[in-house]
Amino acid sequence: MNVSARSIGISLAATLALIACSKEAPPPLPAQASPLVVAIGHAAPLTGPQAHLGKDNENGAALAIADANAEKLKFGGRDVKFELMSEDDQADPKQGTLVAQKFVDAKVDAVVGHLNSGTTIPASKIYNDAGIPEVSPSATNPAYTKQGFKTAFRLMANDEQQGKALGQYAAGQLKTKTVAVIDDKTAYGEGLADEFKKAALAAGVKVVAEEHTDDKAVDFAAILTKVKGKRPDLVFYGGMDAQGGPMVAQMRRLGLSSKFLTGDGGCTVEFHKLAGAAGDGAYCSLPGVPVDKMPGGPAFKEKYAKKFNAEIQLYAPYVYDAVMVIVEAAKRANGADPANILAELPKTDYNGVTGHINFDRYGDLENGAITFYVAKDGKWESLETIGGAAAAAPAPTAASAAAPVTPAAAPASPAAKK
Ligand code: ABU
Repeated sequence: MNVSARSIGISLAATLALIACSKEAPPPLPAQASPLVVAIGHAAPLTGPQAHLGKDNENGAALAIADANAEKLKFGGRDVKFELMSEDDQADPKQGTLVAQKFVDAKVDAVVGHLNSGTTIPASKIYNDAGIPEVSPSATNPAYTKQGFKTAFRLMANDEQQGKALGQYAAGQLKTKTVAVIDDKTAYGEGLADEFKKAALAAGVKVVAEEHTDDKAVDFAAILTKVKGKRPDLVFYGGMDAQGGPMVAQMRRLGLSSKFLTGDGGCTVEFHKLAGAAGDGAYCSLPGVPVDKMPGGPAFKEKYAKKFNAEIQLYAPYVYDAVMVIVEAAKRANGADPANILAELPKTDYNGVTGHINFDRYGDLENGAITFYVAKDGKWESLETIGGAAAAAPAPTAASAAAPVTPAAAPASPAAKK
């Protein structure tokens, strides 16, 4: 995509051709201004073991771009066109920084992503240095927003909150006395496992084994055999569904009957496909409320299924909202410039598909909820939600979910980042 083509375009070549073909010079044509392009970069793994999640994120972004364009906005009297520049970061930190540099070179106005904490954190420095706002729909490692970057925003509760809730849930509702903790050594998986462990230990749970795999692994026999010898009540896994699903299947094949608990990276539709019947009885947590309880969730779900003939995997509603908070910021700024969008983002006060969105002084979502689920008959069934205020928000349709709560000149909340 040629993002630099945003400047006013006059169909000069066509005019000259017409003049050349006629004997008499025609009256001059009025200059036709091309639309003002607002370029939004989107980064996620579109290949590899997490491609299904990356595609789900991309779908959410595409729906938002279509809805934003359907608004037929004008900035400064000029037609506006939102364009998505979607790139594959392969869930790889190095590739994430290359994608970030590509977005900077293409002069995108804002970035939605990245999907993974391991890519989001190194990429965020590049966006910060370039003054480009970044809204991650799904990267939950707390470090992302704790670097002091004015450009970093996140749309879900972070892993300090999620890990703590998971540890307390293990000790409380799951009555865990002993736990084996496994992680994938990524910024997300390891970070979540650490937060889980802290909270579990504080609640009196004994950690009897700690093992590590990676985010490409498919065979867990060696570590599960070690874990089996410790006979834990619970196996906690910090990592994604591509490992969590096969891991629980291999646990059951090995005769390891411990309960299984994982975080949002495993809380997907794909998990059931990968785990098969062995997945039933597994538990997971996911920041936010269940899709059916999101203010715009049912309408979004229907729209997504109609457009993509698929179920939402995980983060698509958050990606939709991430694009929309950028669109709303551009609307308030009456322009597409990254600096203007950045000046408006901290003032976000918006009822999205996922719930009410405003940011604290770090750029984190205020009032994020966390929901626990159990796998039953190949589906995640919600158990309970802690925290959050999303359920109290009014219920917009997916298409109309872009209504801001306050008008363009909404004052910054006292806690907003400056
Ligand atoms: N939040 C889990 C998946 C994305 C991440 O790496 O944070």
